[in-house]
Amino acid sequence: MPSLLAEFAAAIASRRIEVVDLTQTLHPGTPVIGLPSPFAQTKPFAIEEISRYDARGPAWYWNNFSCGEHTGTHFDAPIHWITGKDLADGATDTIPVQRLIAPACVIDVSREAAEDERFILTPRHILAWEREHGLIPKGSWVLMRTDWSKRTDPERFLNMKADGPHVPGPNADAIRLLAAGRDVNGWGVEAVGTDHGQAFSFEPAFPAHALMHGANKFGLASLSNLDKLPPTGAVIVAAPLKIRGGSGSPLRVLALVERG
Ligand code: 23J
Ligand code: MN
Repeated sequence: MPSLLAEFAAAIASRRIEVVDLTQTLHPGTPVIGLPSPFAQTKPFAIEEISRYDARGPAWYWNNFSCGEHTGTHFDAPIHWITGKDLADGATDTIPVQRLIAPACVIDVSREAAEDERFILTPRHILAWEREHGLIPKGSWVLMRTDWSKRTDPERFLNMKADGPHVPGPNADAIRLLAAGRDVNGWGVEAVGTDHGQAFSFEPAFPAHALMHGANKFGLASLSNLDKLPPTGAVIVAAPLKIRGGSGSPLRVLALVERG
């Protein structure tokens, strides 16, 4: 009998492996990205009661809900961006399922983001992290901790200004280093989208989308609780809904963390 999974289940039950929820709660006030005119907009989350132990259904409670694929804590599939549009395994229903469970490297730039709302993560920050924690292993999630999820006021979370959102994010060289150099699984952030607030003016525009997805890598946005993760060693379970041809989906993101 193999013992690996039995040991794993016992470690979950005994809390030697802690399950950390990296997911925001979905509700009608969940902040969603607003694109400038003339671009089409995503729908926010909405929920409508079907019945609640009442005349409409005496013994059962259930709801209909609706939202865009990119609402709340969500997964960006490679076909989300034009650079990934022809990837046969790049939609929510065609992604190889092994890639939905992967280790995480957490780069903590919460201090930098507190000092500068438009903090730009560059290769210098990644290389400094690697000098301390070792090379980012191939197939890892790289998660940028900014503590942005502690901005519970939607206005402050989106932080929209006259010149666009003031939100931290990576530059193109940082994404190139991770996608091409380290062959990561994907890139995750606490903010509403994986790109910097001013990334429309970067070269290329929206590098975390254009370069990551073009390289068949994933994105995770609106993550929470990254401050509860170690820099290395956590394992992320992030499985989007199996929407046929989907570009992404809201999902529950779980981190498994081994406690000393
Ligand atoms: C569509 C267009 C631009 C962006 C986005 C979506 C996202 O951030 C997203 O949720 O993928 S920047
Ligand atoms: Mn998205």
